[in-house]
Amino acid sequence: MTVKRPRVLAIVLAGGEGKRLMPLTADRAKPAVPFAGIYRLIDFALSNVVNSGYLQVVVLTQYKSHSLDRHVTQTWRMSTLLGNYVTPVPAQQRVGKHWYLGSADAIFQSLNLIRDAKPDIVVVVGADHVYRMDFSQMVEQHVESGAACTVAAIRQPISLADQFGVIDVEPEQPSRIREFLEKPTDPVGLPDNPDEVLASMGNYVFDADALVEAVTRDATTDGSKHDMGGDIVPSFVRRAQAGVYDYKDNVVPGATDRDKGYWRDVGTMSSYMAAHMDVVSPLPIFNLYNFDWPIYTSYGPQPPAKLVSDGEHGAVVDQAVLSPGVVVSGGTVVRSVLSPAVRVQAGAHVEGAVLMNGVQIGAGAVVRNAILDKNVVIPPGAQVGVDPAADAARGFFVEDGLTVLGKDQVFP
Ligand code: ADQ
Repeated sequence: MTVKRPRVLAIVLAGGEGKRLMPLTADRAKPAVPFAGIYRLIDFALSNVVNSGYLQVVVLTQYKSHSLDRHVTQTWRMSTLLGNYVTPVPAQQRVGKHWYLGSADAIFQSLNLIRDAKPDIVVVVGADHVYRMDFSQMVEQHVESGAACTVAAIRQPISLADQFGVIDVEPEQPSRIREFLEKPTDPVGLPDNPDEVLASMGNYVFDADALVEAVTRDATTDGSKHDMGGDIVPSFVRRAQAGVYDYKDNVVPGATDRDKGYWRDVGTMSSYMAAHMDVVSPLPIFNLYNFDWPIYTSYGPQPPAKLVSDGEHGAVVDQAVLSPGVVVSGGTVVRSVLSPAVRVQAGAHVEGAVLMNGVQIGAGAVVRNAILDKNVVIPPGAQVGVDPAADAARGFFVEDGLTVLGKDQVFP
């Protein structure tokens, strides 16, 4: 007997504004925010989709999408010979004269893509998390379970419940969702651990027909926010058609004991920094060096990274990620991520920092607990992140003990 593999279309939701990551999202969509030197956040979702074997992928964009479109187009060109594609699709006002009202409206306004691809299954994923996941294992469970909608889930501390869709399962049938509350302010903990909730990861598998029907109905539902988590998933739960896929069951080739089950929502400045520290730690909590499940990207032509002495002192670098094009001349770099073409001059000290493309740290400058966006220049001898009150007084963004300078921001 031959078993028919379902035809799968992947939709990557990449139109989010990412307000909580300002000023990093002042000029770019959140999925285009750089991560770990050479990546953009969307590279994780797209690598997971492609490594799962799904090669028909549309990326729905809207908010400040220029750098996102450029990155997807340049990085994710695939052979169209076998009908494979990763295509960024901007909001086009195909249905009425308004932009996407929410993530469900983004899909509703893009139904032509589903009609063209004629999939059996649609995998819908967010674009702003750092993790590895084999979606084919979730699709397999979805098909076997008979649910029309399956939500990927992970345990999270109850203190974060107001950032997530929170899932309550049927006690007799734990793979079925009994209740789904989007970002509840009065969450109830899990029976076996009151300090945790089961959170939606914002990744879904749908029977294609059921998704088309749900977003079409939602488009004319009064009071709907046209949101996947707030409206579409609850509509499947009400009709007892929603299942849950436990992320801890997902096995990705090459995962280590340390990073198996790793998933970070990098929606806030502190979680964005923490995810970087997971990458630089000596035994990485998130392992970028897993070649069995590569994370793909591109960063243009760059020479190799180079560490040199300033004649007096050598470059001291520990627990750091150095991208191509970096030059450290006699400075110290500790627990930090340096993106392509970053320069650190003699006697500078960089610690607990994320430096994006083209950042320059002048001789003798000190940068601690800071995120410096593209092209920021720190003059010789200057200090950033050493005195947060002084940083705030200079007009820098200070949050959770981190000082953040936006793209091209000039040091006064
Ligand atoms: P949030 O991340 O808060 O919660 P949202 O802001 O809608 O939800 O973002 C989800 C994804 O959709 C992101 O990748 C974003 O870029 C994209 N997106 C948002 N608005 C869009 C639009 N108008 N057009 C296209 N794409 C858009 C969601 C779920 C929760 C779940 C968390 C997990 O709603 O239930 O727990 O993700 O982080």
